[in-house]
Amino acid sequence: MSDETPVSVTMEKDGEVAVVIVNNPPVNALSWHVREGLKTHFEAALADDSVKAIVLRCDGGTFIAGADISEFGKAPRGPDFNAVLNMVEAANKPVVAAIHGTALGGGLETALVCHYRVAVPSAKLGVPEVKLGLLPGAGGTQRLPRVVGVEAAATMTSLGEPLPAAKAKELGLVDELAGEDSLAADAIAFARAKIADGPRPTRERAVFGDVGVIEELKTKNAKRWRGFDAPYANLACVEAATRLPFEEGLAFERQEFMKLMMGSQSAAQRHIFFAERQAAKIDGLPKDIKLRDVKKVGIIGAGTMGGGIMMNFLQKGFACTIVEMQQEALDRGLGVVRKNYDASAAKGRFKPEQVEQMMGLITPSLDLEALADCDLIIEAVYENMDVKKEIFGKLDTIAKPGAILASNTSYLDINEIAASTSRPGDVLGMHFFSPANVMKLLEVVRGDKTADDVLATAMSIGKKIGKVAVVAGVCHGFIGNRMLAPRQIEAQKLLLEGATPAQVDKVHVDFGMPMGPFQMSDLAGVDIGWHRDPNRIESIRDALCAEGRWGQKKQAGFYDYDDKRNPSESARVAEIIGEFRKKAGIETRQISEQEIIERTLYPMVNEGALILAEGKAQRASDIDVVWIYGYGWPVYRGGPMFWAGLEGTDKIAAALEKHGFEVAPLLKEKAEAKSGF
Ligand code: T1G
Repeated sequence: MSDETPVSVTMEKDGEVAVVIVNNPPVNALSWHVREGLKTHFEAALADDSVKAIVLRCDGGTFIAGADISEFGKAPRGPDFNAVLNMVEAANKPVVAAIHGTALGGGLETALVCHYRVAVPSAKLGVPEVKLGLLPGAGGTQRLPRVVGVEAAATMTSLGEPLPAAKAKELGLVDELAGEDSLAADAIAFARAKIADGPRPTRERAVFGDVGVIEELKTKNAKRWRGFDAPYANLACVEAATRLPFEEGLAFERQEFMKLMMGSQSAAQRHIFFAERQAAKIDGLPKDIKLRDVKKVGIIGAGTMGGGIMMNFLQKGFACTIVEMQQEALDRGLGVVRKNYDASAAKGRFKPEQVEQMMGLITPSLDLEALADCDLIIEAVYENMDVKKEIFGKLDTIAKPGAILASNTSYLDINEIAASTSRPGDVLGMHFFSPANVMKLLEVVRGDKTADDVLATAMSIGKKIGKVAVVAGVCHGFIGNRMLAPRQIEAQKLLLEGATPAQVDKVHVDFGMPMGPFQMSDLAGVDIGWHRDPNRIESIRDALCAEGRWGQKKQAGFYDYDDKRNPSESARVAEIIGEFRKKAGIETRQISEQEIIERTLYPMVNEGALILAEGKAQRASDIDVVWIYGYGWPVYRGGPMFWAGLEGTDKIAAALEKHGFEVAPLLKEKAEAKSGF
């Protein structure tokens, strides 16, 4: 090893057992210097006649968590991963992997070339490469079917979920469970006991199990895998293992791995892997800023959002006080929470006693004074500025000093709300997405006066309750809804010009979105934001609302719905659209799919460029995270701003100009540079 190589692998001896130790914080990724260290120390151990067995273990919080994803796409450095693994597998002495934390991806593949595996009960083992748009590219698809069988290998590789050690032992992936605090010693003892048995190269074991599971997995996951390449590539590799000799199977895996690695889907999914982690960082704030202590949470409003928001906290053991104005509304809200939990319990997600425990954490009240002892209070009432300002004015006198006062508003000005208190530093937005107990995105809206520790605490709480939190600046609709607006406006215009709701929606669903603009409107409620005057009909939306076509909840919106909420195109909606076209004197025309993309997705990129330039998002990748986790943008396209780079910012800018949009200066700049964001 050259002297500038970081020392991330060392070796100790315990009698005739050599112990090779990896130490590459934070997750012992198989960076180039780790591969170099493994090669060096395994060569030394194999050449040392006094060594009769080898243990591979890791310092820090986990076994190897995979290849170093940050190295992908860069010039290769250090020894080839497969070469190092093949050397270990060919060892003429038994090699034992000692596993704690998570043995993931290349980490599990490293454990698979070891002849035996010992793990602590809390360890997890998996091959999550599919979540990065990849597949185990170091023999995992060929070795797993030889250890756990085809069924488990196909499931593990195509779904990417890790197994707990006990299940791994059941499947034969783990040979022995060690004590939680005695892994090293137990693994050494296990290795010593295997000296007589000698090595057990995985590649020499036979594949076993029923290949029929592969088609079953495809059928069962067709909806979830729609548009993704990687799940099918993983299954193709496992299937190849059932019919090809090992080396040919390895070559097939390599070929399929490189196809994915060179494709845009994996680039997009790796982008989101890092983007999600980057979003948690607040530029300019020290990483170790002291957070406020949050033990008790107050929720104002027991409607759909208030109840859903509260559920996130109950599930993590927070005591919650929920306040409504009317007993009937309070009872209804609590009833919905109980019904949701009972439904989850019926699906096995919670035990009945857990539901009782969570419900027992709730203090319902009709009095805002009940919030006096809460550390964080989240207002989730009607989207009206006057109502919110009145509530925050009252909270100012009720809430204890240091309490964080958050609004769940989707659009409104946090600075204006904060100004209705004498403590604007304690005020910010925590914008949850409906259903609040399901959707992972949380926009944390930073007011001009929001204190740094308040912002950092809200971001930390977001992560604690399982959300992906993103900092947004104060503007109408923050990040997500602000970009949604131009999409919805253009979608409505396209109806007047000749498109149908189904045509526009199909383009979006084919693109990979879970639903199109009109399906989304029907789901959320066509009447959201409607002025509620049935005599004031200025748009197609007004006309629908005036006739009570409020969406799925009324079994009629832009579509008609049967009792099971299955949609069908509506003749009445077509008539309404026709009337508006006639009134507007518009000659209808055929609208192409490309025009729908250019007029509904490109304006989102344009708005994203404005948001970035105004500093309302910290970074372009934050905008991508918002759209992946808040609206279901297909992760294999990496989010709107990443996708703009794939699509071509120059192509986007030119199309926007063609359709009469004003191109954002930052987008123009990127277009001229022919670069992404
Ligand atoms: N490579 C590089 N950096 C990684 C990394 C990896 N594999 N995993 C995590 N990090 C960074 C992460 O960006 C963050 O950095 C820090 O470590 C802590 O991560 C050939 C091709 C292991 C369960 O997909 O699932 O092997 O933000 O915040 O919540 O077949 O990290 O601090 O600067 O997530 O405790 C396959 C990915 C790779 C596992 C820990 N392996 N990692 O979770 O910490 S591809 C994976 C995780 C591969 C081979 C193939 C999680 C974790 P920063 P974190 P955590």
